Amino acid sequence: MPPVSSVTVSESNGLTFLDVDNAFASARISLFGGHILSYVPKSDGRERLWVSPHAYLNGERPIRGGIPVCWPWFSDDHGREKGALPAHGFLRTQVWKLIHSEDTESGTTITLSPSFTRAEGFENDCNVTLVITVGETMDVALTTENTGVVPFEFNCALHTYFHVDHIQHTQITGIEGQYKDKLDDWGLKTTPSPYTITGETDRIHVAPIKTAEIEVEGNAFTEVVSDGNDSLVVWNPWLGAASISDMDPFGYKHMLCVETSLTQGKTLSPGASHTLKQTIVPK
Ligand code: TA6
Repeated sequence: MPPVSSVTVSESNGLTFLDVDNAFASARISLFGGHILSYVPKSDGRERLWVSPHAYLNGERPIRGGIPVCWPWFSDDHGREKGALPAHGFLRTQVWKLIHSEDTESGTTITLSPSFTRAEGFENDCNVTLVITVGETMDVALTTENTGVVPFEFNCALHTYFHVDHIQHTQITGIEGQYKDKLDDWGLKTTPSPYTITGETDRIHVAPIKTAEIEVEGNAFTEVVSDGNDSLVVWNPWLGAASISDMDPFGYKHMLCVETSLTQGKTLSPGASHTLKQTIVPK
């Protein structure tokens, strides 16, 4: 079924893209990975997402940037040796299907589903849908439904790469408490205030943080509203970007990952569903 009039389909290097353009915003979505690549509100015309100029846009690798969908595990937390299974799960490296699209008075809604939800490391029966609403805000809702007869545990994340003009003029507000520091053997540390990024940063704030705001040059730029999460992950590779093959060495200056996530293990009973939602609010 063709998408609604606000959505244009295009192909490039074997990948299919959905370009959304409505009265509120424009956006680009890759069916490879169910991967949102761009969100530009008409209110200020400023791109809210960052995609590496060296991102693989040919299906060979997960796309570096935008909003990777991490499921059914986060990072290498799959219970096997690191590298034995794909980091961040197996949804961001498969082609998704367009299930539905709709033009409403508040924007364009697109529903995608992955081609498969069972693979090595996760042999459970479930349905997954991603509902994307492109309007004055960008709403991204990842729903997992247990369609089997036994419970299962999973994790997931909307691994959003936000664009910032310059990371050294950026701070995050709204995050308090402690975090687990991946760079220091997951040791528990206290969230800094002001929350600035002055070096490699890889943190899991293990709390259902609902609202965080990215400020650039002291001005509110993008608000990140989370729901259904037990964590908020903050990542910037800093100079480590030089060792990431699909990032340019200075790419870290213009991106900041703030990831609405489940990282502590969510158990779904048969018939139950869970939705992880991130809303990107231009300020
Ligand atoms: O979300 C933070 C993180 O787990 C970092 O540790 C880093 O590995 C990042 O994700 C990127 O992961 P990727 O597999 O996309 O290179």
